[in-house]
Amino acid sequence: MISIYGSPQSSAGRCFWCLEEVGVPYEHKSISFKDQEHKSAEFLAVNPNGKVPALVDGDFTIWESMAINFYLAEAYKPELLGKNPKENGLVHQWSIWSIADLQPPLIAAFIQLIFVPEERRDHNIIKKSLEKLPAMLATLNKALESHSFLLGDTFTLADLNVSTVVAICDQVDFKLSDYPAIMTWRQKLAQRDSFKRYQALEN
Ligand SMILES: N[C@@H](CCC(=O)N[C@@H](CS)C(=O)NCC(=O)O)C(=O)O
Repeated sequence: MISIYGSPQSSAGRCFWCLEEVGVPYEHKSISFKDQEHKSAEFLAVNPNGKVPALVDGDFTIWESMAINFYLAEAYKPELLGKNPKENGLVHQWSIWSIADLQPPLIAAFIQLIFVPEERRDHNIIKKSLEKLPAMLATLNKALESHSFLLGDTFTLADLNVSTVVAICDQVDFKLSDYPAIMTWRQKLAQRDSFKRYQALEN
């Protein structure tokens, strides 16, 4: 049985969606930040970084959300990784781009808006972070203008991974109305049964 540590409302969310997408049974292990469970010896044995998500599949342990998703796809639904080495390269390209380039400014703004109390909030960080988004979102929008999914007509792990990063725009109230192809793509993704099951998960 697979165990996933973390909450669907955290960085672990994309792994819950992936678990629903690949369709394997799993158990959810909640980790209470309030009780510092992520820094407990028991959890540090699973992820020495003291962060969620982490996943245990039998005698195999893996952490880092997108690495977990690549493992799940390879092990349980390899077609999510593309039909050939070129498609596989593009699944990696979009996933790595989203976590390395698109996510950092979104998280910087998210931390200020959600975790920093208003009196200590640094509006300059928020402004500078959000200013980085339009060029990257324009790149993504252009890629989605000519076909339904990032690699063409077929849903892949690239769509799942990248869209979970784009979803942080909602949390920092960055409107996507200037990017109609992204909005259409997100609506299509939201119709997937796996996405609906993931959205319905309890915290
Ligand atoms: N790059 C990591 C980020 C993991 C991460 O930062 N998780 C947060 C929750 S969203 C966490 O566990 N924070 C606890 C801490 O940093 O002490 C991933 O995508 O898996």
